[in-house]
Amino acid sequence: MGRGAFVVFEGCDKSGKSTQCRLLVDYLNSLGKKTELWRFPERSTAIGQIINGYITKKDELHDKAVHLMFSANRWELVPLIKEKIASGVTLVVDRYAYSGVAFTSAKGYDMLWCKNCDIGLPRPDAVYYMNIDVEDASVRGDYGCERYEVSDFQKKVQECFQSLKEPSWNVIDAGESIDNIHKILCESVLKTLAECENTLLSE
Ligand code: FDM
Ligand code: MG
Repeated sequence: MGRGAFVVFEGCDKSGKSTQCRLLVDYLNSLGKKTELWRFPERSTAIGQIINGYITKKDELHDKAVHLMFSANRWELVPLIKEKIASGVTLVVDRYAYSGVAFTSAKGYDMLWCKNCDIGLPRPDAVYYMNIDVEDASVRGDYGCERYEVSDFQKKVQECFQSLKEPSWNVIDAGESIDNIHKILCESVLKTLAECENTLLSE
């Protein structure tokens, strides 16, 4: 049996990542391909709880301290990521290191500094960037509850994502209907699964 794939979704808040991740995971499981839905931040760990306190505006933390927390939250799960993928499980992950860099550099911090703590993390086999007009996203359900859900900030985040974007990223028009996006994603992810089965996960 080949390894599972490491598939990451990125984008601004309320761009539809979570909805599409859920649909995709259900679809892959319905085909008998063992798939799990993951998300970062993973709020259930001790580090994740600290991040949650910050994101929900209960607690204050220095920008750089919280950046390192987000990165540590990924690092603490690396052994499990590797184990799952080696055992043939595909991980569909809602946000990863690119969010880490985009959100902190949008505050004005040097992008290289932001990237440093994530160097060496497992590299996704595929990245889907959900591209949405920030104003359209801001009228979607319960926008504005969490710390970063402010249109002016999201615009900066989007610019940072644009400069992080690699040629291999799949850019999805997140303004399209849920069904259309889902169809596009299913087709594309099946190709990714087939392609990476006999390759190694890289860093
Ligand atoms: N976020 C997420 C960061 O600032 N850095 C990170 O490394 C990650 C993974 O956390 F506003 C931000 C992005 C978002 C917030 O994430 C909560 P969700 O996916 O919206 O729950
Ligand atoms: Mg959010």
